[in-house]
Amino acid sequence: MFIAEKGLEVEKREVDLMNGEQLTPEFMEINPFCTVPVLELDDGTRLRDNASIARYLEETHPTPPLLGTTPIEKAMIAEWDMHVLSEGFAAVGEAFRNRSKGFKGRATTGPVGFEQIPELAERGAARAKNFLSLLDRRLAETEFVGGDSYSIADITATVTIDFAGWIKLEIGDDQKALRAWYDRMAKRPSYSA
Ligand SMILES: N[C@@H](CCC(=O)N[C@@H](CS)C(=O)NCC(=O)O)C(=O)O
Repeated sequence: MFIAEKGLEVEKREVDLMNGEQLTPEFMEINPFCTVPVLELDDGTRLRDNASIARYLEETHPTPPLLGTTPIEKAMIAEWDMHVLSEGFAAVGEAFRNRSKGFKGRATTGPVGFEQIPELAERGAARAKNFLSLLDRRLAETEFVGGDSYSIADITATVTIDFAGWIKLEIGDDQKALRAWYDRMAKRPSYSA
């Protein structure tokens, strides 16, 4: 979505996560952390995290800005993106990875396989639900997650809500601000890119 919002074209190569391609020696050479995404630059440099990829693309293609323009905008967007990642995305992941059969022995990403802890699935689901309330309250006050402009925080939050469907967590009927914001996000061309 970040790449599409920037209007960029990049050559894509899919990694078959469900069949463990990220754990093969070939992929570990590309990214020893065994995660996607990875952005490989023309000089061979590999950026192995969403945050570093976003930072690089923002610096090299500043328009449209997705990490903020003024010092305060940049700070607020970074703050909210971190809230969404730690309280939303991580909570959904905790719930999903600790309960789903497909993630047995793979409760965390990375080269080391960790066992599932069912209590963490329960706690993750409760945290994720709490996060939706927090986001609804935020969006009752601001047009976008990070403030007055569309940003990476909206992208991270949209993806988090979609992932929440995997733990059967949906936006509540009473969460009107969250619903209106999500519907606007889903209409952006980058959502279906
Ligand atoms: N630090 C990474 C983490 C990304 C991440 O968790 N990616 C997941 C897919 S959404 C992954 O690669 N999973 C591999 C696995 O489950 O083994 C980032 O934010 O870029």
